Amino acid sequence: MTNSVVISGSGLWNPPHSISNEELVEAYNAYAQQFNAQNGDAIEAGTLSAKPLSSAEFIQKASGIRSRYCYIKDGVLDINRMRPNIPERPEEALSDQAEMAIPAAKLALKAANKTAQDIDVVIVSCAYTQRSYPALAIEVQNALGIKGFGFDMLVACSAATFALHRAYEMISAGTAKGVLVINPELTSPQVNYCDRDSHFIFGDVATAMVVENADTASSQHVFEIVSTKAVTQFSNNIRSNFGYVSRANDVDPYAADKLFHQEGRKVFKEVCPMAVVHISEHLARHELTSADIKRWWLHQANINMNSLISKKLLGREATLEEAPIVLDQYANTASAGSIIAFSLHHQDLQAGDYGLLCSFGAGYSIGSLLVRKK
Ligand code: CO8
Repeated sequence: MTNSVVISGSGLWNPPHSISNEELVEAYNAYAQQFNAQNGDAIEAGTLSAKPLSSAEFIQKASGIRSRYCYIKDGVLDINRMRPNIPERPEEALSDQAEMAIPAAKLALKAANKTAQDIDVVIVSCAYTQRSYPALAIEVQNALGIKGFGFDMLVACSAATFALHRAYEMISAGTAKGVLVINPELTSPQVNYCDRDSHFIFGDVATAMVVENADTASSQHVFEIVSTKAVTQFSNNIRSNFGYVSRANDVDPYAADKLFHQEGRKVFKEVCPMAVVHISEHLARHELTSADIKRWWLHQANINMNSLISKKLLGREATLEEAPIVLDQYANTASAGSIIAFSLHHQDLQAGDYGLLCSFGAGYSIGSLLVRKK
């Protein structure tokens, strides 16, 4: 019995539809021009603000994002709708997020060389769940034929890392033999496609990981979880006010504050130093420095944030091999970003190499896992 806890497989699923910056900006600008023309008098009188125009060049320069996947593209680029058209499903049908979660889960199980019989806990953890109950995790557990228990978790940008922490603890404590952590990040319904400053930020994706004891792991790429570290600090700078009380509040569910909104500059300035301190303290716990880390799987919100954080940690710009960037293709996928980076960039690491997974964002919340290739 080695007692060490490992990540033995990961899975990544993306929707078949993507939207480029150019497509998104063309639709937004047409919407903004229509809005300004229709509201000329109110804008003139100062009772309404004119919608400013967006630019694909700005988006790429300010964020590094070139495109994003969208679960349902229909409706997003329709200037009379500006939101995805996701039909409500009957109660007997699989939910949208379960439909996203299942292929990612199957890929993670395959990579880990596991079947449903090897798993006894399912955690679905993401920025939003499309309903409160029954838990999506239990729906996915049922669809995959897993015995045991499942539960949902919400921790915005850190949902995936915080769920991996829980998985690590359950395996360490011996209360689970195999944990499937799944992150179906269906962000597009909460994106305000009418807001020039945030319409480009998010994409839809699902990721999954299998966590188990080293003794039962049999896959090719096994990473020991050396330790975990988490911190939260309350901030209103990234917020969504939509919730189950909205109906009783008698408010407009389409109002801008009910969707994702942020003070992007403040987030940038406050979260980067927090992440640097957090990571440095985590490594110091093991008498390691940044130079000892072969791979950084960082949260994928903004390329300039990652560049600043890695510069502060390493004293120089990290190479793309050291700190892979996936947000150019995937955009910000809430908690899934660091897991996508891991899924696409871990197979070349050698036994003994250290890597660090780290999420940072809404909450604020930061979650890291120090891992070592077996
Ligand atoms: N096109 C053209 N110009 C623009 C645009 C645009 N689309 N947007 C802004 N501008 C203009 C501004 O008006 C401003 O003009 P001026 O200087 O004349 O006032 C200028 O460009 C600069 O604007 P900003 O200062 O706002 O631009 P930044 O350089 O700060 O870049 C970013 C904006 C990209 C938003 C940047 O601030 C950023 O990335 N900050 C960090 C954001 C972040 O990490 N957020 C966390 C997100 S939360 C999360 O990860 C999960 C939450 C839960 C999921 C939610 C799912 C929906």
